[in-house]
Parts: sequence; C-alpha cells; structure tokens
Amino acid sequence: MADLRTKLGSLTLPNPVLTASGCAASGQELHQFFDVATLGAIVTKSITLRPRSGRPTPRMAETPSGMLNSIGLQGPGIDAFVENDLPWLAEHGARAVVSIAGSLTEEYVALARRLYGNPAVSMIEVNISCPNVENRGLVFACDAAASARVIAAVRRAADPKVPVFAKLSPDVTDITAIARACADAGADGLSLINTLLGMAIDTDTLAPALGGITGGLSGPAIRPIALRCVWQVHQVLPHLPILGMGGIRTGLDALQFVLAGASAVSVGTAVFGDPAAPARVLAELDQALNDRGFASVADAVGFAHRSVTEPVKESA
Ligand code: RRO
Repeated sequence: MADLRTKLGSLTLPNPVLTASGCAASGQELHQFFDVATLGAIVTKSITLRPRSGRPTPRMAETPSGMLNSIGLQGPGIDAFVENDLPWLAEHGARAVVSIAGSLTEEYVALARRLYGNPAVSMIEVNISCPNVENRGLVFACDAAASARVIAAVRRAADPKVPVFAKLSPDVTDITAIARACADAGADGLSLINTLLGMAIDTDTLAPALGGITGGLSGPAIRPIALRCVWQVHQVLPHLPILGMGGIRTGLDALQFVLAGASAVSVGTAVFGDPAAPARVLAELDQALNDRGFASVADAVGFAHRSVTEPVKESA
C-alpha cells in the first residue's frame, strides 16, 4: 500500500487523516469506535483560557447536505484540558493537535505559553474565526492585519518545536490575501476551512432554529467551497503545508483535497452519522492512492495542479 506518512511543517505524521476540531471534543468518545492512535492526529475542540458554557440551545440544526452549529466555544478551559484531556490522548498513543481560541491577542498568547514544553502537544491550530474584541467584534480571520498579529504573537510565544497552523474562514472575498498575511507572520501551515456563517428559520415556531440565531455551516454542502480554498491557496503558496477540511465523508473526497494541495485532511461532520468515519476514510484513501499508482501521499499532494496550464493570453 501507499506510504501514508505526511509532513505538517516540522511534524511528521504516520498518515494524513485527522479529526476536525469541534466534532469530537478531545477524542474520548470516538475511541469506542476506533483506536484514536491509528489516525494521523486528533484535533481537539478549540480551547479557551477560562471554562465557557457556550451559547443558548438549540445549538445544532440539520440543513440540506449539511449542519449548522452554534456552540459558542463551550469547553472546560485550558487548565482542565491540560490536566485531563492531553494526558488521556498521550496515554492512548494519539498525537494531539490543540486548537486554541480567544477574543484578544493576549489570550492566544497565554494559551500558547500554557502549552509550551508539553510533550503531549504535536501541533497548535490557531482558530482565528472568533470575534476580536479589540476591533468591534470583527472576526480575526476576516481581517488580514488582525490575523497576522495573532499568528505572529502565537508563533513567538509557542514552543519553537511545535508547528503553528492558522485556521482560516472562507467568509472572505480573497482567502489568499489572509493566507499570505498568516504565512508572512510565521504560520507553519494553514488549516482550510472553518465553517461558513449561515442560519435556518423554524417555520413552526417562526423563529431562528438556533439559539444563537446564526451558526457555522459544515458537511458535504461546503465541500466544493473548501476544495476551492485549498486549490487557490496552494496555487499561490505551494510550499506551505495545508490541512484541508470541509465535508469529507469518503476516501475519494479526501483524495480530492490532497490533489488540490492538502498534505493532510480532517474529517469532522461525518462523525455525527458515522463515528468511525475517520478510520474508514483513511483506509479508503490508502486504497484510492494505490489504485491510481501513487506510491506515497507526498506524490499526490497538489497533483491536480499539473493538469492546468496557464490561460492563453490573447495577442493584440
Ligand atoms: O464553538 C463554535 O460554535 C464554533 C467554533 Br469556535 C468554530 O470555530 N466553528 C464553528 O463552526 N463553531
């Protein structure tokens, strides 16, 4: 079978299939369906400095080929996470990608410092799809300068041995501009993409379906958008590692992301219908690479770009 090893900056993973942040807390629930150590890594739910109870219920709503969520960063806070979740992942042999979130640059810095030197942390994913209280609540990831400030500060504060990835929002006019700003600020790679902002209205109650009114859209409905983002960013930053995600349900979906330029993929929403989906996607991706004659994942990363030639310029 194919050589599944892949690199995300200085981190080498045994295979390129990870969970997606927010879809399975810190992996404990998934362990009854498959061995969490068999995946490339577990990406944890974004963790904040203090415990948070999250947004009002209902927090989830089904949509065509997708799902809306409005969780609002519910979580135990960094101290309980470091005490309970990280040791659990390490004891079970899983690599941990720790997603961090905040509403001030200083909060991200404090989280990175708190994780410094912890051997259970393989990588930090900086979730910048959060409202920035320093700038009128504008989501960090929708503003190149704010994104760059957070990433530069986290990169300076974090353990130099640990790659720092920026997780970007697709809700922008030009994702390549945000990607470049993060790369220039020192991001070791990018996670593409977070959910898209959406909403649904319950026609019986005549009110928004989500307690938080708006929420993040995920699932197969967003896959073509996610794939387009990976494609566009790989085209302008071909050497920057990408962790791709958005509606991946099968090995062939995952292969599309790899061919577009992702060095690894995260499986998220699919676990709600099929908790073993990440392990299945890994087996299917291995088969799909093999069937197409790829000796390794690395050989397939960005391969589809080779089929595209520059548009012919019309002569005057
Ligand atoms: O917690 C959430 O409601 C949430 C977060 Br932090 C995120 O990054 N993306 C999302 O869809 N939901």
